[in-house]
Amino acid sequence: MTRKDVRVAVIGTGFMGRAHTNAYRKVGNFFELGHRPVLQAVCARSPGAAEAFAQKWGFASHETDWRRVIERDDIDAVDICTPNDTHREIALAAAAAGKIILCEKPLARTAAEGAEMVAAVEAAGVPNTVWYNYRRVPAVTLAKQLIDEGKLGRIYHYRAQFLQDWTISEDLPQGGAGLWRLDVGAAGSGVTGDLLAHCIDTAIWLNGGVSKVSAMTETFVKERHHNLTGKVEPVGIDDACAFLCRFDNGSLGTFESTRYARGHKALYTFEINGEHASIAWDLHDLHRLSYFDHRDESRTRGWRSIHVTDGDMPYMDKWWVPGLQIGYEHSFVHQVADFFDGLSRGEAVGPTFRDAQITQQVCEAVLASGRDGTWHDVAKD
Ligand code: SOE
Repeated sequence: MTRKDVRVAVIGTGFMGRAHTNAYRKVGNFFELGHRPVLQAVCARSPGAAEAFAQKWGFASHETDWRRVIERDDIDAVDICTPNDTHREIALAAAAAGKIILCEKPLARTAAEGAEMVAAVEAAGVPNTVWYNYRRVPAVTLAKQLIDEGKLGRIYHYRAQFLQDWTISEDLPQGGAGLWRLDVGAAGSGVTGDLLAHCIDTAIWLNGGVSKVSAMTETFVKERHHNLTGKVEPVGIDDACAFLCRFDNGSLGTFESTRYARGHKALYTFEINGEHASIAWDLHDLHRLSYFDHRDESRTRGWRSIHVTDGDMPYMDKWWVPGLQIGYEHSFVHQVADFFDGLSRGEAVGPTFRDAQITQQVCEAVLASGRDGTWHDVAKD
């Protein structure tokens, strides 16, 4: 096989900069790819941080200005791992320069920003993806296969939660490195864009589009010290959000997310109830899929916990031997593998910017409903 090197620049060296870089480094050891990522440059505002990251993770060079990254002819792909308020500007410039673009979720702060980004990548014709990584946890991909094979029959209910507890303290400031998720200017929204966006992406992938939503949002701590202004500022994000929705296929959805569920660090769960069978998944036990099939013989019927490690299960032939599980980081490796395989085949691999914009539009309707307390149709343009 002739391999084509794709020279990647990672912009941002936080949590996601590390998660994505780790995936680029590992993918070639486990997947046979026609296109291979090469760690060409990393970009961080602080020269020390950029250089240290480049050395630690094996990048050939480092930059401190993302504009310089986009200008470089030796960069083929730009991976945006910076806070949400920078996604649009970097993506638009990268698209204009003809770069392949990988963007951390959510696509943007608002649907208006997202629409511009979709238009830019589609006009430029550049391959693009958004890192909704949970689709590529093998147990979640297995759920997709079972649903697509019709094992559940007609779907009645979809329920999902994403629970955390890290912002309960009133002393926690907002803004700046590590805490930009609490600053509405940087993040766009709180749990809706950060956590429910994951749940919505998975839900649309598994169960189809969402037509209307009715939401309730709350900001429990109204003011926080702002690290960038040095003042106590109003908090503009949603600390918690719960919403009901109707899917296009007639099923009903209930979604909840909060950063105030004491005891829960990152509990993403979903359950889907169909006519014949139900499926449930839990991020804290991510290598298992729970499955109940009413067609089983009644004396042995019950919920089974499928250990998703066998070679005939999604992605698992690429890893260890049956019985040995993989984890969170591997979902990113799988996304790189699938996206780069798409490059070799000349085919788009979801979630594309356009797919992520559909999630963005659901988030937009949820936030609008949270503000006025009425049902909102989800825009479909
Ligand atoms: C927030 O704490 C966060 O890191 C999200 O930003 C990620 O997308 C999610 O996967 C885990 O939680």
